[in-house]
Formats: sequence, C-alpha cells, structure tokens
Amino acid sequence: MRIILASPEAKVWSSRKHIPLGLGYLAAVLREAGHDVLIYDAAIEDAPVTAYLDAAEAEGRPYELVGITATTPLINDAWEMASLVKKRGLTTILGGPHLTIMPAESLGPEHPYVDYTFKGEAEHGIVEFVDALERGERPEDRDIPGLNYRRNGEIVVSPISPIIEDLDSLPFPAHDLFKIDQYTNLQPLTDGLDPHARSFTILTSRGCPYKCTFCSKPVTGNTWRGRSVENVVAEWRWLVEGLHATEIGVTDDIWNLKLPRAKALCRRLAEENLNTVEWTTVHGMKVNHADPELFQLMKAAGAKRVGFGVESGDPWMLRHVIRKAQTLDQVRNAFRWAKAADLQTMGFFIYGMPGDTEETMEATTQLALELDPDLANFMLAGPFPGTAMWDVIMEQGEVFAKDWSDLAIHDQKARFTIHDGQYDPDLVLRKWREAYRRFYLYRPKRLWQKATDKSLWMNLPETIANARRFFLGSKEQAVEARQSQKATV
Ligand code: B12
Ligand code: SF4
Repeated sequence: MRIILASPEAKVWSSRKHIPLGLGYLAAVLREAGHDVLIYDAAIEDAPVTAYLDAAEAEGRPYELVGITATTPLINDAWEMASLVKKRGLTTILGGPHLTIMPAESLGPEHPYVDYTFKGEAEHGIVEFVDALERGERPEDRDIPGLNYRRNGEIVVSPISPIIEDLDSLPFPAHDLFKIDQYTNLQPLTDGLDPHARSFTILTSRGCPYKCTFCSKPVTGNTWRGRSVENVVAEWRWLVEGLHATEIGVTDDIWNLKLPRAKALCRRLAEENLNTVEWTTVHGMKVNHADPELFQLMKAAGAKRVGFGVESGDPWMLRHVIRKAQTLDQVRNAFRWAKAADLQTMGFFIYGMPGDTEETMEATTQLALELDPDLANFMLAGPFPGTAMWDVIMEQGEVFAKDWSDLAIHDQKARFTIHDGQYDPDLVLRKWREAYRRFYLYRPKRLWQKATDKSLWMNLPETIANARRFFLGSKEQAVEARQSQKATV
C-alpha cells in the first residue's frame, strides 16, 4: 500500500527543524513489510501534502492512507491536515503523544475527517493495521491494541499498545527517507542556526523512570529500555559513513541511566572511529547518573556539548515541587566534570512552576549565572495534560489557553495561574525575561562571545527576532492578553 506519514508544521515560532524520528521508525517497519512510504514533514516542505496526493493520483499510483503525528500543541495543525487529506477520500490515522493522552477527542463529531487514532508505540500496531486495510478488511475487527475508532456511533478506545521490550528487534529508523538537507542543526534557540547541517538524531533508549511533575511522557510512561551498545553503534555507523551526517543528536530522555552502558557506548564509538562527527545530548542528561570518567569518554567519543535539566536553583522546589530527584551539588559536579573534559555545556531552567516565588526564581537565575553554561535555555513552565503539574493547576488554579496550540513553549506567554494568593504569572514572565537579559546581555564576557560569533552576523534577521522575543517580548505575549482568554482546553 502507498502511505504518507506526515508531521504538521507548528504554527508557533521556531526556526529550528528536527527530523520526526517516530515517523522514521514507523516508515522503517512499514517498508520492511513491503509498503511504499513517503515521509512528509510540513516544517521543511514548500508544497502542501495535497500536492503529493495529486501528483501520485496523476501518475495512477495514488496514496491510500495518511498517518499524522501530533504532540499536544500541534494537534490543531494535525486536524487541519487530516481534513485536507480526507477531502481527497483517503483513510486517516493520527498517533503520537497527544493521541496517547486523548485518543477519543480526535474521534469526536467535530473531527469527522479522522478515521482512527493510535495510543502508544506503534511499530507493531501500524503494520497489522495497514496489512488489514490492504486485504480489504476492517482494522477494527482485528483487535489491535492501541487502535481507536468509531463503531455504531460510539467511540471505541482500546488499551494502550504494549511497550516494545526488545528495541534491538526493531529496524533502524528510515533515516534515508528524510530530506535531510532541508533540516537545520540541532542546537537550542540561543545558538547559531546552520541551515546546511546534515543533522540526524538517534535514540539509544526509550523512556525514563523519573517522575518530574512537569514532564509529559504518555507514550513511554515511567519505563526505560536500552538498546544494546552494538545495535546503537551499527546505526551510528550508518549515519556517519552511509548518510554523511555532520552532526548527531542523542534525543533520549535519559541516555545515561545505566552508567556502565553509557561508558561502553562511548568506548565503542571511539574504537570504531565513529568519533569524527560531533554529537550532543540534545534534551539533556541526568546529573545524578554521571561521574568524571563519563565526560572524558564522551569527549573521546566525539561529543561536543552536553545538556542538563537543571530546572531550579531552589532546593525545596527541586525536591518537593518538581521532584527532580537530584541535588544542587550533583548539578554543580556534573557541570564541573563536563567542563573539565572540555565539553560545552547547556542548562535547561524552568520558571513559573506552581509554588515559584520571586525568591525561588531568583535562586534559579543565580544558579544559571554561577554554573555559567555555554548555553542557557530558560523556559516557562507549560501545563501539559496528564502531568502531576496539570492536576495541581486544575485543582488550585486555571489554565489560560484558547486551545491546545497555546501550550507551545516557544510562544512565550503566561499560561496558567494558581489561586493561592501568592503565584503571580506577571512576575513569572518578568523573572523569565530578566533571566535572559542577565545571562546574555548584562555580562561583558557573554556579549563579547556573542558579538564575535559569526553565526550571529550570518543570521542577523533571526538574531534580531530572537533578541526581541527573549529580551523584550511582544504585545501578544503580554500578560494582559491572557486576561481576556478563557480556559477551554
Ligand atoms: C526530539 C523531540 C523534539 C524535537 C523534534 C520533534 C519532531 N520533529 O519530531 C524538537 C526539539 C523540535 C521538539 C519540539 C517539541 N516538542 Co518535543 N520531544 C522530542 C523527544 C525528546 C523525542 C521524540 C522522539 O523522537 N521520540 C521517539 C519516538 C520513537 O517516539 P514518538 O515520537 O512518540 O513516536 C511513537 C509513538 O508516539 C507513535 N506515533 C507517533 N506518531 C505517530 C503517528 C501515527 C499515524 C501512529 C499510528 C503512531 C504514531 O509511534 C511511534 C513509534 O513507536 C520527545 C520525548 C520522547 N521521549 O518522546 C519530546 C516530546 C515529544 N516533545 C514534547 C513537546 C511538548 C514538544 C514541543 C511542543 C515543545 C514546544 N515547542 O512547545 C515542540 C513541538 C514540535 C513538534 N514538532 O511537535 C513533549 C510532548 C508532550 C505532549 N503531551 O505532546 C515530549 C513527549 C517531551 C516531554 N516529555 O514533555 N521535540
Ligand atoms: S524531565 Fe527528564 S528526568 Fe524528569 S521525568 Fe522527564 S525525561 Fe525523566
């Protein structure tokens, strides 16, 4: 069967483009099962998905199914895409984190263009689903775990698809199907943008056993499964030698959970001469599963930069609100060890968790200044359904959002409040913006570093847009805007 696996474009601001790896995995299993798959990522395409449908139709080899992935802030865009596709009469199925949290929502009467949704990891389910369609059977008669549909006017939600225990049993993602030249490098917002990078991502493990209260992990829950070192190294070799990657991003939630495994992987990458392409831990690693040797081995394995989820500089917030299961000393050690290994560092800091006050957010800014990572990413706490934080806000406060797209973190605005007489969303925005200014603007060393960074001048329009956004804010981001918004999500 001819299938398009699609990712909608976020209408929220973001100039960085990363491959949708989940679709790469699904494309790989479908291809292995004999199907013809195209990956369509609206973030990097000029033409709408319908252009591909029309061209295939004209060739006499039409597509029959479009599968669309969606995180929570992108669900509106996914619906829009599904409705376009449905007008051409194709079957539509939606999957990904948002559909795992809310499998029934997209099957409601307002979304008649969605035929099926899928809950959980889909490598096994999607093959069964497509095979059934191809045989002319109704997939709903096949009892596929994870598959949700309508039957006689009722929405049928099945149990989540079981997690895949043996990740080595999966084929490598279909990296070759991504139009890799259209993607940018992987670094965060405040780093230069390289539109010519061949940036691939790799997952050495899935899931995370920790339970940080802001973190939304519907697909993997609190499980963790690691691939074998040899299996990871084989994929890495394909990226480096076969696909000529210029940069690799490890996008695991926590690749260093098992320290000996992480070290063994680094040793093998060095032994196999796969350390020639720089790599980073894009979404951070956990400070309490590290030691000095790990960073030395990472450096020898080609790592350029490590990111850490620091979150808060206030020990009470860290322990009792965020439940990060790490101490400030562990944070300081990790930064010290990484810098000693000559790795660039990146810190993620979060502002505006329930319970955050002027003092706790000030402690966070102070910690960022003290740690002095090469890149600091200050983020506003975003309320995602299914998290412990969401439950607290629902009980004690309210979400300011017209719809799910308001939860995108790059659209920086206050998105909730807590009615405890203490939480102040205006203050949160102020402290968040002030953190960017104090970290990047008010220190001569930083200013000089930025001014002498050639990417700043090469991407001047983007630099100006970023500066405006982070340091000043815009009218739409003003807190007043939220006051007229109703919580309807
Ligand atoms: C890499 C990554 C990114 C990258 C790349 C995103 C991209 N283009 O795919 C970047 C940095 C750009 C990014 C941005 C954002 N991300 Co992000 N990201 C991740 C991360 C770390 C890995 C994603 C991944 O590759 N997973 C591995 C694959 C195998 O899993 P998967 O994608 O879930 O796919 C499986 C199933 O979901 C299912 N499936 C997926 N799609 C489909 C489609 C169909 C048809 C079917 C049947 C099944 C199916 O099958 C797949 C294989 O098993 C995850 C955390 C995580 N561990 O998943 C967060 C995560 C997905 N991101 C998250 C968020 C919130 C965002 C942002 C919205 C942040 C923001 N800006 O506000 C943006 C949204 C941009 C976007 N395109 O969606 C949340 C989503 C939470 C939620 N409730 O939706 C996660 C879970 C992180 C977290 N713990 O909070 N992200
Ligand atoms: S924030 Fe990181 S450490 Fe915490 S639960 Fe999420 S993935 Fe795990």
